[in-house]
Amino acid sequence: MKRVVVLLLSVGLSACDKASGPTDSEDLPGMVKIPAGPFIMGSDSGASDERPAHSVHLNGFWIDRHEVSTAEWNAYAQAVNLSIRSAPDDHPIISVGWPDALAYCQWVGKRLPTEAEWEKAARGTDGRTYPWGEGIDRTRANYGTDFCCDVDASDGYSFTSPVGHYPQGESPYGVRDMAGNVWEWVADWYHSEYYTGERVRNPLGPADGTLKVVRGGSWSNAPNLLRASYRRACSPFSADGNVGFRCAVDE
Ligand SMILES: [Ca+2]
Ligand SMILES: [Ca+2]
Repeated sequence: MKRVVVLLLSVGLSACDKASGPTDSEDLPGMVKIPAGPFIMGSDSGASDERPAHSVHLNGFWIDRHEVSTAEWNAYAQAVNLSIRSAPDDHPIISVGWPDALAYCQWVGKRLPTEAEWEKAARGTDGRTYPWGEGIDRTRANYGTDFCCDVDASDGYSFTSPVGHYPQGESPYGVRDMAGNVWEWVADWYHSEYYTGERVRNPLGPADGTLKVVRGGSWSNAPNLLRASYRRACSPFSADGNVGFRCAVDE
């Protein structure tokens, strides 16, 4: 884990607001601890692939408080001889495919969160719709028009916003931008009926597949897609301008 600390210090911790976090550790700057225990995953009122709402037990883990920023990505890119991205340092890295997201997380000594871990970090244990609870307004997240599909700058940004820009949009654990800004790759393959099986402890998703899951909605999406239980499937090799990621580690 020493490598994680060194890397974060080397990029200036611009995206790591340790002082505001209720559960940050001295050992894992920029990360939030999600305690072991059950949570409610899925939604009985959502799309068919979100059903049924079901209790899932997860071991404890840590997750990045913020989406990975362009500055953090560029530190990695420089070290491994990838091209440097030209974008604001404090905005999320975008246009990265799933293998690249995984490679970054591994390089900093982490991994991608599982789909279940991501959802618990986003909504806590009580089955709420959004990270902060019910309803949505433009003080809490960066998203698009109320109905599909256009950008909306009344939250301050037409496209990406700086990572962690909406403290009122924090999840119960203090994780930011779990609704909006950019979609986030998770580790799991997508299957529309995965929740109908017995997947009650530390689910890892289907053993294989052709599409990976992204979560949380983005600057280009309407509020319904920002719900914490909403699931979207993407080719792992797509590199859209509204998809980024964050990393996790075991407790
Ligand atoms: Ca917006
Ligand atoms: Ca996000």
